[in-house]
Amino acid sequence: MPVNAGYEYFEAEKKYLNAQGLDEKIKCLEEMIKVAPKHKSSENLLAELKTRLKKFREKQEKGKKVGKGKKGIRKEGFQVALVGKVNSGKSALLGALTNARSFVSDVDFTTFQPEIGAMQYEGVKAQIVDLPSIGHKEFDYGVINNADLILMVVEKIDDIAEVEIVLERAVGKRIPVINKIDLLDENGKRKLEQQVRAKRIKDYVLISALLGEGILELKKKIFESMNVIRVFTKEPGKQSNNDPIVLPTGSNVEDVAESIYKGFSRQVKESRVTGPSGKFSNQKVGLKHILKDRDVVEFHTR
Ligand SMILES: Nc1nc2c(ncn2[C@@H]2O[C@H](COP(=O)(O)OP(=O)(O)OP(=O)(O)O)[C@@H](O)[C@H]2O)c(=O)[nH]1
Ligand SMILES: [Mg+2]
Repeated sequence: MPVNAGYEYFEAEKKYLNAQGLDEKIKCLEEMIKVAPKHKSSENLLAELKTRLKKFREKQEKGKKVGKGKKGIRKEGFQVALVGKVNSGKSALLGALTNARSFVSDVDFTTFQPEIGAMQYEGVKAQIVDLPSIGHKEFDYGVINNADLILMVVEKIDDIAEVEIVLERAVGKRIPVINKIDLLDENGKRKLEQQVRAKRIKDYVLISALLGEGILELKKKIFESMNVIRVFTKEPGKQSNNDPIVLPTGSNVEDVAESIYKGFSRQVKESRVTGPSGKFSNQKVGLKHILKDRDVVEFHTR
């Protein structure tokens, strides 16, 4: 933490750390710069913040230029694309995973442009993109090819193969999502399970977008495929921060310190971990200690 930084600065920094997406990050950074201490000892900090802001703004500009077409979808963080045949329930699923609404109807090809929503799962956000169905004239490979994860939304097992055809150039991971299970009786469910086994389909999720069945399990699967850990920071003698810092799996204590701000790890005199990666609570660890999801890290500075 910068010397003599006021309460306002800490608050702004906290917001920044939890900001997701470029626009939000930029807004928070501007605020941090505004309230940062303006004396000699914080010159470096200010300079660093300003460079970071400049980089983010450049990135934002680039993103705007790429997002052409009828409705440009800017990739924000981890992106999940909903891909499927007509009426498979993609728009209903967007509604079940997020607060966003996309028209749901039994009319074919209801969705004619991508609709986005933000999924929240225990402190982590993912961008969900509902797309026009396979076969629609606005069907667009842009999002599909670049998404981090693809949910193949189908009503029956045989449809998975049809969805795979359009995923030829997609780089993201895939999860088959079998929707409308509320329409199946016991017999139907048994048959479905037999088919899944016969075709050796792994890591699939059965859901009812309409009733909300299986949605929590699906959210968990989405989170797991993000390969991130949530780390809570804590100041000595205080409660841990409620909002986690989200980092790639395999990150260490130094990464957490550096994500608070660049150079902070050099000011750390001692760090202590409580949680899944610690042998016991409040364990003293080095900067290279690898963290696990839900760890709490306490920094003592020089
Ligand atoms: N019974 C049942 N019906 C569902 C479920 N999910 C969606 N539906 C129905 O299926 C129809 C199509 O749903 P949408 O969400 O619009 O499907 P879509 O894949 O977005 O379809 P298009 O955008 O038209 O390609 C609607 O009538 C929904 O009410 C479900 O879990 N159970
Ligand atoms: Mg739709």
